[in-house]
Amino acid sequence: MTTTLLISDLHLHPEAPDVTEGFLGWLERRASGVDALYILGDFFEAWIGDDLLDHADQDPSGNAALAIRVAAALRKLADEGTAIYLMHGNRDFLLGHRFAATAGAKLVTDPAVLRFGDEPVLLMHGDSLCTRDEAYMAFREQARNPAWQEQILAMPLADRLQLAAALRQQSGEATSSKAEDIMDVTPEEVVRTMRDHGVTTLIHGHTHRPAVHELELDDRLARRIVLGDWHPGKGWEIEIGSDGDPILREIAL
Ligand code: LP5
Ligand code: MN
Repeated sequence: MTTTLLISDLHLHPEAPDVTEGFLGWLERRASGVDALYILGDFFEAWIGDDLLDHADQDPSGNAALAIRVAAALRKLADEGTAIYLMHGNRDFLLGHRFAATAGAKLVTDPAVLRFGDEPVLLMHGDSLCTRDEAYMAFREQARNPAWQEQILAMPLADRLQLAAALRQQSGEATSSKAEDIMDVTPEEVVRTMRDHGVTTLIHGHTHRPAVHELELDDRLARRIVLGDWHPGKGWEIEIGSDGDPILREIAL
């Protein structure tokens, strides 16, 4: 019997200690002993670079201390035998190999294909499926540009913290005036992506609209399973057992 757990959109942040405590408790209680844990993006509210790990003493924001604590907890799980995989989200696309190594985790590409017997499962953060959100797609292209990232990572830590806060504020203003359907996945893009990867199961997060959607894909029944975001006292997980059948669950933290 193998067990794989998948979570996303925890948005860990020093100002949301209840979510951090809830996650650390879940990790010990629930993830301990499972074969694999996939974290499908937006694990952190904002990630400004792995060098944060070296600067807990220069970081009054508490982000560095949080990152160090979370990495240590993941590391413990990894050392006990759980394979841990991290995918980038739109908030933590700067998460790098240094953090992953500290946490005993591997970075995986978006999308990634997971194989359970004959049934491949496609894993994504989900933001790239929101193609009607043109302003976001433009931002995403810039944010994922290696030259831009290099330039950003060369900035002093304090400036990056400030820039991240400004981007979060801009994003908050932008999203409050966007239509709801624009911020959801584009159905045609879902079908195209699933077809391209030859899958009938897609798991993603990002939209904060946890649900199991059935759809028709080239005359076959397919499903898109959406993880939810975490709040104090409440989170979401998907469990996949040996039969390869994913189960979406709301969890009490
Ligand atoms: O994140 P959320 O839920 O608010 O909304 C997302 C999309 N927004 C984003 C932006 C992130 O929130 C920003 C996080 C930054 C943290 C890490 C930064 C590290 C690098 C910088 C510091 C070193 O992803 C939002 C979507 C929504 O999901 C739903 O899908 O709509 O998209 C936007 O809000 C994008 C806006 O529409 C356009 C933003 C324009 C910003 C332009 C600034 C240019 C950057 C220049 C910087 C020098
Ligand atoms: Mn997201």
